[in-house]
Formats: sequence, structure tokens, C-alpha cells
Amino acid sequence: MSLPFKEESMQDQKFKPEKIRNIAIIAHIDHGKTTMLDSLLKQSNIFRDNEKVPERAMDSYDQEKERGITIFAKHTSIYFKDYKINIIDTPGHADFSGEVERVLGLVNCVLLLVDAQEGPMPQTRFVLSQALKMGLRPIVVLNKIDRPHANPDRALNLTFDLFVELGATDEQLDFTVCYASGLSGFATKELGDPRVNMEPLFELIIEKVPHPPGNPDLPFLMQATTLSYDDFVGRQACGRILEGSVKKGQNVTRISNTGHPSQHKIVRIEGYFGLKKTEMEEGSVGDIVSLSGIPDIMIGDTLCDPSHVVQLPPITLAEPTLSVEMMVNNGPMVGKDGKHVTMNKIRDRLMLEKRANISLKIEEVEGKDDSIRVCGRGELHLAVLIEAMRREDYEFILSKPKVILKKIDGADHEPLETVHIEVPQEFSGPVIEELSRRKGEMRSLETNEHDITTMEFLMPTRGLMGYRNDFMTVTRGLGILTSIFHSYSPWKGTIPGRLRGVLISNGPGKATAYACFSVQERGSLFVGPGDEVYEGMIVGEHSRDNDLIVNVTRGKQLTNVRASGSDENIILTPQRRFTLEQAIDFIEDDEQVEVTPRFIRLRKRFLLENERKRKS
Ligand SMILES: Nc1nc2c(ncn2[C@@H]2O[C@H](COP(=O)(O)OP(=O)(O)OP(=O)(O)O)[C@@H](O)[C@H]2O)c(=O)[nH]1
Ligand SMILES: [Mg+2]
Repeated sequence: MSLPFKEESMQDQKFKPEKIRNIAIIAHIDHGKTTMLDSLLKQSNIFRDNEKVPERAMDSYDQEKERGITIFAKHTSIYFKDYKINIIDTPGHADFSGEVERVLGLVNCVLLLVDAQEGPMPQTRFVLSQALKMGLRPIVVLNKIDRPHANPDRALNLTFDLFVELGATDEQLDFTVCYASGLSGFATKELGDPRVNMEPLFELIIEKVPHPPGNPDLPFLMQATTLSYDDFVGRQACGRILEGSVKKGQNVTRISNTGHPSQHKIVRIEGYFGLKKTEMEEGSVGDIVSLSGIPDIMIGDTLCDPSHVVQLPPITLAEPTLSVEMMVNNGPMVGKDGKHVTMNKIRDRLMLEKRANISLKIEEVEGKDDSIRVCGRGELHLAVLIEAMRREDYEFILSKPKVILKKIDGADHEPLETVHIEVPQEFSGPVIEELSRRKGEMRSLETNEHDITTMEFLMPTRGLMGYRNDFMTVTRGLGILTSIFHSYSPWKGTIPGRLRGVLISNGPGKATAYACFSVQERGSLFVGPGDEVYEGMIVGEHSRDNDLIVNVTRGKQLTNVRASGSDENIILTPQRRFTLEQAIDFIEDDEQVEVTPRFIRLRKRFLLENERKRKS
């Protein structure tokens, strides 16, 4: 059965709270949240026949498309029968768990997606524990049942065990289950039911998700949960209306986190119609809306009716675990590529980011005015911000990320992570060996009938840093590695770093094919002919454990007699080019990454300092 096409004007209709459903889709990374939303969007008939709907339509941010993962939680509204369903897509990568924590306050239920082949994974545990803590009763969706080795019964049993383990109440344990394939676009209430469309899931959402609480006759009340930015109206605050309603042009009071009140006029109210933002005249209780007109609004701020001022408790999130120092580029190539190179520019950009990206922390570095510390939830959390800044023409230097230590009973404690690994069995040996070297403790090991070995380790975040590149190489890209914060534990002692040294350029110039050819025997090169290098720049990885100073700019000596054909015979091995994360992952304490819009260069810190001393 196909539902009638919905007109955009539906958005303007007033929905009573009984006709609104607010729900978030949560899961481990890649378990199919965004793809499931594609099917829900398509089958709610909000697209015209000739309208092209992109794959993973909700992943609209450029880095989301490129990386194939969701980074920011985003909401949309779809319509089923006479109901309005506000659905929030959330990221599954552990580094963005702050996004999940934050949006759970908006919804009254979650769809917990579990890959029917893989079963629950570390991030399933995290997001489920958050949902249970909030008192929500999840609907469990065993997803990807079209996969050849899907085993929904096993996945369901493991999910049930996880609920028990996380201390679910009897009510929460009595969860509703459905089976689905977001990719094929069907959901069924029983495993054997005909696989037709998503309607069974739509019906479950209407039937099982409690409607939002709140009284339409009380004064307006809302909390800013997410921020967005619009070129015309500036900053927008998104949240669920907790009580009453709000009209365009109405005055509201904003209470900041510090309790400071200010008066504002609402200039625009927006909701969603599928992928489009649409304007509304009025927002009413239970609905999720974006409000414009409060220029300095911050996450967690309360918005309320001036006649009835209350302050809602602030939104708190788990602390960052990793920090990186961002410094002004003091290298010889400063300003050649990037436009914004001063500390003031960098600081302003970071402060702007902090407003919306609240699991980020920005700190001054004592005694250094050309440096600022950025703290986040993990390497990817930081890398997404750094990549965004690069694209906006910023240029700076990064130090090796450090874990953030906590003093507990006077002793230093460091973050530990649970690391979940899946590799073809033949690669398990080298993985185990390397993780043990990095102070990983194996918790479980299992090989299934398809020769896939699944392992779980508990290890210091520090030990995992720098391992991801290696893991991908060792497993030839076939391995899966995910990790999630576990706890703080007493400092585990020294962890050996990279096994190999680096090749360092002895001076400035352009790399030549001739010089690269002779240096490449020493290890693998990161630069190729024509690349500009400078003294102290890391141009390759040595094949031994010590660092080596090399000359990659040397030209061939001219002789009176031209040896025939000698230049043409040079065959260079392709250079290794780093992505931002790979570069950050690669460096050691005395090394740095130079980030510019077009280049990622590595350098040895002390050599540059020596050079400066010599010059001054
Ligand atoms: N076989 C099969 N593959 C699916 C299904 N749903 C999603 N996939 C695939 O799984 C991969 C991840 O899908 P996404 O929808 O991006 O997963 P996600 O949960 O949104 O991932 P994150 O946002 O990064 O956490 C993609 O390659 C999809 O094509 C499904 O029902 N069946
Ligand atoms: Mg996604």
C-alpha cells in the first residue's frame, strides 16, 4: 500500500502533543541508522516522483559524505497518517557520543538498531546505557536482516543480555522488537512476516512511542539543545517545546547557564519537512523547533515566557579525554598557503566552534601566547574540527595529542578504552602481539565459522594512539577496530612508541627525482619530486629505529660528458601521503604536524628550534 503524497503545508498544521512522536535512532557505528532514515523518508511520501533523494540523505555535511559516517546529530520531520514524527539521526562513532547524550533529552523513545549479523557492539552498550539512564523504553530493531550471515535470534538474545547487564527495569526489559533492512526498505513485526515496506515500523512508532508531555496552556518553556547557524538570521536554537507555545514576533526571556536573563524577540520559527527546513508561524508544546532571534544563545540555555521565568538545569556531558596543542605556524613556509595564520584568528575560530560543539574544551597554555590547547573526545573528534579549519583557509602547527590525566586520591589516572577488533583469523597473531606491546589486556577472543576472529582488549587510550594506521596495514584494510572510553585507571607506565625512526631533510629546496631515488632505499618517502621541503621537515620513515638526516634536494652533478639515458632510468616507489588523522597518529612527542589548506607536513621540533637559534 502506498501512502498519499504529503504537501509541504503539512508543516504549518498545528499538531497536538498526542499527534507528535519524538524519537532518536541510536546504534553502534555503521549499524545502518542513516540508511534506515532514508527508507523512512522515502516511504513517508514527502518527495515528488521526479525528486532525487541522495543516499544517506541526512549525512549532509561535507565531511560526513566523504568519511561515510555521521558526525552531527540531525533532526527531520516526517508524516505518517495524521501524525508528525520528529526523528533524530545520531552518530555511532564513539568520539561523537556527546551528540547522542545531548539529544536524548529531546525524545521520548529511541530506536535501538542492532546489526543482526554482528549483534550488539561497544557503542551499542554506551548508547543503550544512556537511553536507559534517561528512563526511555527503547524499541529494538534488528537491522540488516538481508545480510547473508544475519542471525537475528542470536543478536536478539545478546541484546536482551545487554539490557539485563545494564540494569534495565522490568518495563524496559519488556521491549518491543522488530526486524528490518533499512537498505531494502522493509520492516516486519515477526521474523516470518512478508517483507513489504516500512509500515510496520511506522505503526510501532505511533503505537509504542509515548507522546511528548507538556501542557499547551502553560507559559512557553524550552531548552536550547542544539545550535545551528543561518546566514540571514544568525544563530538558531533547536529544542523541544516543554510547555506552552511560541509565536513569531513573540518576546521571550533567555536565561544563560550563569543565570543571567535577557529579553529577545523571536524572528523565525523553523521546522523540517523531510530534508527541507520550513518556516512556521507557531511552535507548540511537544514539537521540536529551531528559533531565531537570540544572537548569543548557548547550548543548555533556557527560553521562557517573560511572565514566568524559570531556569532549567544545564546540560552536562562527559569530559574530554584527549588534548592537542595548536600553535602558530613558525616554520619557513608560513603563510604561503593559508590565509588565517595568527593566534587571534585561530582562537576566535575555536571559540566559535565551542559554542555549538560543547563536548570540546579550549584552554590557554600557560606561559605560551602562540599556543592554545583543544580538548576533545578522541582523535576523530579533533580531526573533524581541524579538517574544517583547513578548509576555511587556516594554517597552524599541531603537537602530538596527549591523554588528559585525572588526579584521583592524589595519584595520576589515565583513560582506558575497550577496544573491539574483528579481523580475518590469519591476521589475529600480529594484532595481539602489537596490542600486548602497547599494554592492551585481552578480555575475549572468539573465532566464528567464517574464520573471523573477534577480540576485545582493555587498554590505555595512550597505547591505542598511533596504532590505527598500523592496524589497517597489517590487516590489509580488512580489519574493523572500534574503541570506547571505559574508565580511568592508575597510570600504566611507559608505552613504547613507533618502532621506526624518520628521515629528516637537511635543508630547504625542492625535492628532486635523483635525490629521492637514492634516499628511498633507506625507508619509505612522504615527498616526491617537486615537493618543497625545509630543514627539519620529516620526509620519510626510516627502515631502522633511528632518525636519519637526508638530502632529498640534491641535483645530479653535471659532467662534461652526458651519460646517455641515466636520468630516464629512475623509478620511484610511490610516496606515502598522509591524511590528517594518519599524520596525527604517526608523530611522536618531539614531532609536529604542519596543517595548511593544501598540505600536511611533518616536522621534527628540535631541529627547527636549533635552526632558529642559529639564525638569531
Ligand atoms: N546489507 C545491508 N547493509 C546495510 C543496511 N543498512 C545499511 N547498510 C550498509 O551499512 C553501511 C553503513 O550504513 P549507515 O546508514 O551509514 O550506518 P550508520 O549507522 O548511519 O553509521 P554512522 O552514522 O557512521 O554511525 C552502509 O554501507 C550501508 O549501505 C541493511 O539493511 N542491509
Ligand atoms: Mg549515520
